[in-house]
Amino acid sequence: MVKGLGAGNKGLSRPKRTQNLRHYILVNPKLKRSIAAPLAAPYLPEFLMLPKNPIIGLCQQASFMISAAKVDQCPADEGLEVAFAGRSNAGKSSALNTLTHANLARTSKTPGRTQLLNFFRLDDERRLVDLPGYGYAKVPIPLKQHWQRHLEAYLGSRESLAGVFLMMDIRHPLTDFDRMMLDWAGASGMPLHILLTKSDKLAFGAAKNAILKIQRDIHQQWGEGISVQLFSAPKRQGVEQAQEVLAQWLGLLETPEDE
Ligand SMILES: Nc1nc2c(ncn2[C@@H]2O[C@H](COP(=O)(O)OP(=O)(O)OP(=O)(O)O)[C@@H](O)[C@H]2O)c(=O)[nH]1
Ligand SMILES: [Mg+2]
Repeated sequence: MVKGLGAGNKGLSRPKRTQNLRHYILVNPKLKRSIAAPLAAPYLPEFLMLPKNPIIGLCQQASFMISAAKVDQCPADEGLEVAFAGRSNAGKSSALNTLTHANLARTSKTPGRTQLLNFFRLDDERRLVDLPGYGYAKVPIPLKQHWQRHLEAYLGSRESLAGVFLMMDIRHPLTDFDRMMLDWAGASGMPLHILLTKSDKLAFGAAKNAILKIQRDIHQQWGEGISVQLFSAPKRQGVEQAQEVLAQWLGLLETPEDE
């Protein structure tokens, strides 16, 4: 029998072995990071443990708030919110889910799935809003008019709207509706950030050419103020870049004027 592990002195020997094992995990560099990390973390310098972008923590605690069919059903117009707009099926709900690491917004292969303004709470003062897609031809005209009217009413009146993420399928960019949104954002001074979604559907070179062309067209027609990026929900491409914009608009990052 191994010394110290006899039935009679179990209680004395076990803690010692555990302590030795813990010590071994902490000091042995050959062990995998994933095993060593939980024990080693408290000894890391504080700045290494801080999340890079404060939006990440807020997104992790995001929760569904309310679905509104019209503007007067929306939550109180206080604090800050960012809305996800775009043509039907462009990937608005998928982008929102990818950015929040959750399955909050309902996605579907059937265009026209999101028919209400869906609000998601980040904290007491910040929200994300999944908007109904515009421009799906098969939606009955009265329903289409209903959405359009309420979408316009929402975009036109919402004081807490800090900016709009416009989703465009990279393979079908700048539809008439996208142009309308760009015109409206330009005229109203609303910050707009474009996600070219489904970029995984194109090869790397083709996606790069597409973004360069779209960027050029947008900057020529609507000015340099509109930012554009590649995005893929399944590949999680562009998540950090989009989170950076969200954090800025939601007042979570210091802007040069704050310093
Ligand atoms: N390959 C790929 N598929 C995507 C991506 N984003 C969304 N999709 C797919 O596209 C379809 C539509 O996505 P949704 O996120 O529901 O689109 P939506 O814009 O919210 O649509 P509506 O609510 O109908 O306006 C779904 O089948 C998604 O799985 C992406 O980045 N890459
Ligand atoms: Mg949707």
